[in-house]
Amino acid sequence: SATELFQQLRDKLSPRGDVVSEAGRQRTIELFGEALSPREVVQRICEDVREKGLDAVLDYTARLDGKQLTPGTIRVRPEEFEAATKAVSPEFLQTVRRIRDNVTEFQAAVLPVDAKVTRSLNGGTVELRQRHLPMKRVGICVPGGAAAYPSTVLMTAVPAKTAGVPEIAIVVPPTDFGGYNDDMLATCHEIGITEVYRVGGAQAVAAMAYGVDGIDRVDKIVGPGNLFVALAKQRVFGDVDIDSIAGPSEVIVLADETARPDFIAADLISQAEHSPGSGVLITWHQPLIEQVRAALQTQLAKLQRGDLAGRCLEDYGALILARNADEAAELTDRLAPEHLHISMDDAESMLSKIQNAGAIFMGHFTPVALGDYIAGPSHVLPTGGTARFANGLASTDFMKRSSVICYDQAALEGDAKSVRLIAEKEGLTAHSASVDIRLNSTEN
Ligand code: HSO
Ligand code: ZN
Repeated sequence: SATELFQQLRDKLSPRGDVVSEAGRQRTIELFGEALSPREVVQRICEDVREKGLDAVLDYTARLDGKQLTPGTIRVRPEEFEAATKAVSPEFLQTVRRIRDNVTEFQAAVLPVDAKVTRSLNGGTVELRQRHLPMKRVGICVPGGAAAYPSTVLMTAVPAKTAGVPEIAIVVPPTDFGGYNDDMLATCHEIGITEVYRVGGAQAVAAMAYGVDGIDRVDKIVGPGNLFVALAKQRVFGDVDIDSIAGPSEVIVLADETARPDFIAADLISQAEHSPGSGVLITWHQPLIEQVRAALQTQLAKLQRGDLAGRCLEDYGALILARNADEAAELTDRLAPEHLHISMDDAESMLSKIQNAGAIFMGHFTPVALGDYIAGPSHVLPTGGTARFANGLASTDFMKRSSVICYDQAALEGDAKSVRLIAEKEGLTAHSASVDIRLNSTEN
């Protein structure tokens, strides 16, 4: 069943499933000379970084990434940003700016508003507020193992900037797709990020969580990464805040008879192309199943990464025939996909039936790629069924709130009796006393 297929993908590849590939296990053994689970490896790395600081970070970078870095070369220097910016095309830079503006526009629109309640009490006034302020310092993980992802820089750092976070540090592996990639560095430069470290994996997360020489501790760590990054984020949670734990990309396409099979095939392949990734079609229009199957074959044959995507779709994809639109909606809600694409003329009618989805793409002309790259909402989204309770990354995730409470004397008197009553129930008499002392002293 589709539920099982999706679950297989999630178990095999997500840190929550905690199942590792043979290759991962191999690396584990080489690292410490004994068979440790990834979770144990991550624990050791985090502890080491906490105890030994930058030396441990540099040591793991040498052992795991094969790069001998120094305190002087781990951080990208201003000249390097400038050289990268000169090396890329003006058109690329222009596009980066366009995306930055789109993301800023949307992320500004969703910023939380402060709230205020005023209550009259006993002839006095109670004033209650909720105030939002940005976090001071945020760390962002950007992957750089299999490909360069300038879009991930934009989709994480720009929301943080929009929230008003004054200090943003980016960690990216010391690879040609990461910390030595012109597109990546130029993108950072273009959006005003000056703090980029060439460090990846669990050691990067630990460095930002605990702080090491030259990399100050952050308040929150966000952004996607491999299993080790994900496990490390889970581990340091509590010392710092984290966003959700990212698993493999996935999409559900809901389609009726108005949908184009070739469009749908392209959408399924574009998520599978992330390899690992998954695409599932759910329709109640029977002919669509065979039409999409044929379109998949045609398109996969022509694609650059067709092999990888095809294998992912075979292993984790599905073409599902539902009895009707309601059943399709119910199944979708249970799977709680990262991306939901509603391929229908009347997409709105389906939207109202769905509760659980990270990002929803409406109609025939909104492929997921628009959300991945340019529209405005972040492409960092809840995967692995966590859309049941988690949200896509947004400027709001970089804000924290304080409640602000203000009573005047008369209002305090108005609530005194209730405080005394509850304090007595809880046996906390000093709580009562802190009210009484204020009321008595005014009588004297
Ligand atoms: N679809 C991915 C994001 C991404 N796509 C980055 C291209 N680059 C996870 O939502
Ligand atoms: Zn994508």
